[in-house]
Amino acid sequence: MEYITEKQLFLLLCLGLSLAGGCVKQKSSGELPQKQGIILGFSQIGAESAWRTCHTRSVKEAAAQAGVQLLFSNAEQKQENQIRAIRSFIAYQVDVIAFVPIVSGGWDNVLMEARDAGIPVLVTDRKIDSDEGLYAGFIGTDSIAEGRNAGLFLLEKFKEPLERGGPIRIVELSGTVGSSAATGRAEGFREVLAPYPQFQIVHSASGDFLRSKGYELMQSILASYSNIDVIFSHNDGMTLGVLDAVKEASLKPGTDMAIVTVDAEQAVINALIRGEVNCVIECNPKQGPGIIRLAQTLARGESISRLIHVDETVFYEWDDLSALPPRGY
Ligand code: GZL
Repeated sequence: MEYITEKQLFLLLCLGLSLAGGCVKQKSSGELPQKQGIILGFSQIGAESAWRTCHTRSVKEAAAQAGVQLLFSNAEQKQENQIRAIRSFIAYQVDVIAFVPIVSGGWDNVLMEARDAGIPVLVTDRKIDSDEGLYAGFIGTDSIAEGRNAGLFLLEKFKEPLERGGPIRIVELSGTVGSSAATGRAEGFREVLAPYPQFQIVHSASGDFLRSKGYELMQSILASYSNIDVIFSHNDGMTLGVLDAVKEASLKPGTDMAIVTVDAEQAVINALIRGEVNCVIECNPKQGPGIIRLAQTLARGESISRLIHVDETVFYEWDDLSALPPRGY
């Protein structure tokens, strides 16, 4: 098996990229090597949560299994790093570009550059506000549905307090400001609760999907609010921080207040089983096989569906989870 030359690897490394999976056959003349299988440039947000690292693992494993050569870039939570990586994919003339947009806005210019270079772009996991003509399609999670499911659980959980007139006081820890995941979850949650004024969102702040910020936020919220009925956390990473802060305040999570969270990481499913969390909305990170299949379709010059939502479910405190297989993240 032959590999790219040191010079080409140096160029890639200068561009902050890594070649994951496969290798590229070197041409004897030293020109750009012949491609074995397609080359997919993938810009990932970072490694902010166990969910994200599972998403990355899923893409890398699926690429390796399919013989797709993956140019992988970790943006370390910065949009400018993603834009730089996409530009380097264009310079390297990859067959397809896929990326997780850390936020929904600010992609038009680089997407126009990819279009002008004739490279199809697949948006994954989170959505963008750009004109649909600038990218081939989307595969990822339905954040609005996730938010709706969180609201629907509360309608069930608080049926009697609702009939008594409430109020039912909610604190929301939201994800990264400007991300479709946070925007969608907030939108779906509010849509379901809007007809019930008994539900009052007394505080909402962003913990950026990070455990550390979830912990700090919850500490300050507990110092300011004494009678919280519900904590709605946009991801399990922040929820793990919430649990630490609530227990440190000698309160019983899941009992003194209901906790609803999104992702379904193993650690939080375990908390659900222990009764420390009341509802876990699944957000499915295992998108790799779908992403790779769609990239291969695009590389053949064929079109793909504009919008594909991965399968997701909900885990409730009243479910029998004894047979639930390991989550893998
Ligand atoms: C949702 C995804 C979110 C997860 C978080 O599709 O983008 O980002 O819910 C992750 O855990 O950080």
